[in-house]
Amino acid sequence: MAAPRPEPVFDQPKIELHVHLDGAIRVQTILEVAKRRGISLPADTVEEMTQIIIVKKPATLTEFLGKFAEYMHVIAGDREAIKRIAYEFVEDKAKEGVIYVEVRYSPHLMANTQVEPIPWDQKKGDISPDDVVQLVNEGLSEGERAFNIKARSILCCMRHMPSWSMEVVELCKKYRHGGVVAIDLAGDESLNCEACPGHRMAYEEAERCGIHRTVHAGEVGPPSVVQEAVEILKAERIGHGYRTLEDKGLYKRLLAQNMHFELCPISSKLTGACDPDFTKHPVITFKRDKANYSLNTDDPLIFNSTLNLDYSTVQEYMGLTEEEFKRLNIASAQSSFLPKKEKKDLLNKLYEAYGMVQRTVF
Ligand code: PRH
Ligand code: ZN
Repeated sequence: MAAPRPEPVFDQPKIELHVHLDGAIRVQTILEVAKRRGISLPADTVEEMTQIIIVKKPATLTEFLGKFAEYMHVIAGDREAIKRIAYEFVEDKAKEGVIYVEVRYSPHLMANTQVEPIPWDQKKGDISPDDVVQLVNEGLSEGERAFNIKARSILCCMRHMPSWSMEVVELCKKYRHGGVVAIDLAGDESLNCEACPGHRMAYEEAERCGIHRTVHAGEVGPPSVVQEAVEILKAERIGHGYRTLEDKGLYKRLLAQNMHFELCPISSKLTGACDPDFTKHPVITFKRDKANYSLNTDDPLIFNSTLNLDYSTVQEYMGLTEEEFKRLNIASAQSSFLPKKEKKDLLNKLYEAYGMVQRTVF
């Protein structure tokens, strides 16, 4: 029998800005697709497969990133599976009370059959990164209609694959009216601290074309990675950014410019990014300073978590209140990559649900 679902600690409309599609797949779906494709997996029940995929105790970012290899070869390169995970993702978010989500993924990592480190175009199959984006867009749009929430996507460049980045920005441009709202840089910051020319060029092009930009930085890497993200890559939001706090000057500057930090509490413990003692977590400082931040799951499949677990954890160990939950969700909507009019509508939805009279004036 399934364990009872805990009561949501913030049972109000929420915004989620940092969650990876390939880190938010249902285990049941992985098993079903593997069966259909004749791919053998080390387990054939949800319980056993879950135990293989999840990170149970604090690891390193590198170890955590290795977990994707347990199952991504099942989904990558399969049209039906790619569309299905996008659709199911929207359903799962709607159930968590999310009314607007920005979901990210690497089109290259889902193209063809994934067995790293072979480049996607040398792999078996005929699904290009462009096909992947179209399939995800379809799955998300069908999900939006079925579950009555809004879902947009962010395309990820990968730190270890700078040669993909120009293609990623081109896809962002091509699908900017088809649901793609921004570019991201994800992957192992501990191995690749400085952004290579390939990433820099892609971000330059993104800025030139008015494509929104976020960067994973200061998760496990030093504050200099955050500084580079803001000053060179012109990031408008920072993914994680915990280690910004180690450079007081940088932190002060980012606070002053109202930089948005996409915080992922459960993730930060299990990737070893932050002290496992939640009472010492950077969220406490961000909250104290009334910083602009969101709360996110990052990769709920691998962390065996839900958005509610992130909320209940910060409530229990970091003193976040209902008022702070409202404030941070409004900040999240304000920092979303939606166009002005849609952002205004989203904010008004939140004000109404939270019983606030305020209306946005742009
Ligand atoms: N930090 C860095 N990279 C991450 C994280 C974490 O927030 N979570 C997922 N990823 C990477 C994975 O390699 C995944 O395949 C890719 O981002 C695209 O979603
Ligand atoms: Zn992430």
